[in-house]
Amino acid sequence: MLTIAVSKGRIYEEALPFLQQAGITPIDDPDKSRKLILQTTRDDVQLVIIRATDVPTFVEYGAADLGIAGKDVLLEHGAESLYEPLDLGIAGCRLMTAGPVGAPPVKGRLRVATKYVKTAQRYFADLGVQAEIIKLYGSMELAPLVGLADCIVDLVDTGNTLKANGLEPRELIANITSRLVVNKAAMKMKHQAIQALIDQFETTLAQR
Ligand code: PRT
Ligand code: MG
Repeated sequence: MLTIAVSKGRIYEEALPFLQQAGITPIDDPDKSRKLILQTTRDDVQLVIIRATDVPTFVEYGAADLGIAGKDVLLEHGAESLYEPLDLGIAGCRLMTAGPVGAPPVKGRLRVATKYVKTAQRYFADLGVQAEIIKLYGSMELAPLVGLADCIVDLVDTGNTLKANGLEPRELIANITSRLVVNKAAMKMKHQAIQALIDQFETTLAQR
């Protein structure tokens, strides 16, 4: 049995063609079902539906053999404990700094609100910028508006969310797409099945 960890929403939607071309169609629709384990049209493959940020954890501990996760999540989790054999090129966006439109440069220590604490710490440390990182779990865009932070580190796609809140994108930290990740022990123990799946995903990718 192969277990694949995926999050609901955009990653699931965009990963579906890859799964389907490998013969893996979930029996239930995760948006309609409350099931967290989805059986599929392949007897030897099941999906577990979890929060996007939990995907690396499930795969690292072998609770799932494979997973599909955004590079943002992998950067923040630390990816040394996982194989990352394939960039699926889906759910693309940019991890960026952003701040109030036209705000003057900050003197002294920069306050940064983000859910990407480690990634932001690393980014500002590499630049030699003194930054205080304030951990939030969502609605980062609000922080500069209410004086909680000078700027944010968040994902930007169209830029509409920033714009709607009087913020503008500033520096690019990383281009983000979703990756296939594999548990290291599973890669050895279930090599044939996993390699076959990687090959099928690669074929789908090459056809795009
Ligand atoms: O929503 P939930 O709290 O369950 O978890 P999650 O937010 O981690 O999951 P989900 O499904 O929203 O995002 C999963 C993955 O999709 C992320 O880890 C990214 O790799 C990828 N992705 C791609 C995005 C976006 N594009 C994106 N635009 N994730 C989030 N956004 C958000 C962004 O945070 C901001 O609030 O969309 C807003 C910006 O979009 P624009 O178009 O207004 O710029
Ligand atoms: Mg979300």
